[in-house]
Amino acid sequence: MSIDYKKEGKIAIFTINNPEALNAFSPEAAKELSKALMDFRDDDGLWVGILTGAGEKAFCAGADIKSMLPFYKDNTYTGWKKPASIYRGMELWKPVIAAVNGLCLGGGMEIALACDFRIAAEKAQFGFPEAKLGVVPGMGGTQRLPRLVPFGKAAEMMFTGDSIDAQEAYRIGMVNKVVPLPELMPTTMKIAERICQAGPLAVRAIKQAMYQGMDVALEQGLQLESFLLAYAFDSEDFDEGIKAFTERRKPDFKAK
Ligand code: CO8
Repeated sequence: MSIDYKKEGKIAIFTINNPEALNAFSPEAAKELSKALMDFRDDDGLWVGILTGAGEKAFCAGADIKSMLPFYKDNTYTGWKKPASIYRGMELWKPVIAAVNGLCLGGGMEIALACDFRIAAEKAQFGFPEAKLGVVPGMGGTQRLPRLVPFGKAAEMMFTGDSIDAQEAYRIGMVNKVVPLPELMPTTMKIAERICQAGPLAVRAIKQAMYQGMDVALEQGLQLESFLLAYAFDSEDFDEGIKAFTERRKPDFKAK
């Protein structure tokens, strides 16, 4: 298996597992991750996902240059649809956090950027070396990076192909926290557990409102927000949230 998929309570953990090749991503890994993400989306008992890499050196050093890039090239014009984004067509509104344990390059960056936010180990490095190979960060990189960090910084990173370290990634807002490697998973799990304390349907509605609202006019975004707010008001979890507050106890949300 190229992807380890584990369920710990309400948290799903996806681990890219090909450490001999720095967790480089093969077509099989792409398919496995896609399947695991769909299981996560459809499993009512899972509320938050964490994506990480096996071993101490790499989160993911990108698409497998030997197998995946030739596969893409051969299949681009043959009707096979390349994954423009790892979440293509998935409507995945459950939160996903990237725990970046090491090198995060090319397709690895694209996977990390497709997560809602990132926690990094101290020795993590981030970069888009694609231009050095004569290719484009073509799984969402050219679109997601400039939406996350200042445009000039994204341009410099993608034009030069040079990497930045975890502290610089933190400085420009690409990662939320930098921690020593042994603390990476415990820290990320703690944040995931904090999210699991919140109303899961509300969290999903917030995520959907944020992503779908980002690229529309404010008025349309506000309409979308009202629609999603009405959906949250209609949930049993909303009633439970109010009741728990009144009774001065922790809410027992059910994602209903
Ligand atoms: N693909 C395949 N194998 C890889 C990759 C990779 N991306 N990265 C590392 N490996 C393999 C090496 O070949 C090596 O294997 P072996 O021992 O069998 O030769 C093993 O991993 C260890 O790597 P190194 O010996 O090179 O380790 P170093 O510590 O010396 O160097 C580096 C680490 C600097 C990360 C180096 O391995 C490197 O430059 N790797 C390539 C990184 C890269 O260019 N990534 C981007 C790939 S392109 C991409 O992701 C495009 C996605 C978008 C395309 C969209 C198309 C639709």
